[in-house]
Amino acid sequence: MEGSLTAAFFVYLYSTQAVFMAQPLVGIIMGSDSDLKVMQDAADILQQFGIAYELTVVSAHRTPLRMINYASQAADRGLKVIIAGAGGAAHLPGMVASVTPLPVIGVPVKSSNSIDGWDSILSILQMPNGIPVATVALNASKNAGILAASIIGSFDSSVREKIKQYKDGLEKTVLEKVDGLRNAGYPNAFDQ
Ligand code: AIR
Repeated sequence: MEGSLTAAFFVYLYSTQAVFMAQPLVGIIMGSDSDLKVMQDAADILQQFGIAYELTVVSAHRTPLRMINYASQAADRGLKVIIAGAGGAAHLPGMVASVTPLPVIGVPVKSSNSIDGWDSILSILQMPNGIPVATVALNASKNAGILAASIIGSFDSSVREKIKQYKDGLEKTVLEKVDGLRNAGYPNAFDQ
């Protein structure tokens, strides 16, 4: 009994670690560890889809050489997509995109040095022609993770299937809410 429990524990440990030990396909970077409370959602959804990722701090302003090194080595290190989040004068996603041939998804973070989030949104969104950054909504790192997964899913059918199931789940949830409102007595001439 004790032996089988130990074996089960190691199988569990191995399966939960596998997603971290495998070659990361998505690089999640952020300007500061203070962005982690926002960026965690990207890591969580990638883990949910079983996609290996790495996560670290890279600051365009405080560690410019680290940023250039990270961006220039990313493709050769086997990454397929980079998710970059930053707040305030958020130059990280755009500068990384200027160095790497990989797709870059930018997450504007409403941080302590942000006036109202627009500073971060506009510095990530308003890229010059030639250097696109796929910008998601303010603090929307979950969507960044889903978009990164969709990019991986374009060449990995098992990931594609998981995204399909995820979206089917969203539809099911909404239809349950439709039922809920109807059952609560709200008039609905559409869903007869
Ligand atoms: N930041 C860090 N280096 C460049 C930028 N734009 C951003 C971080 C964070 C904010 O500055 O992305 O959102 C505040 O960082 P900190 O470390 O002071 O909390």
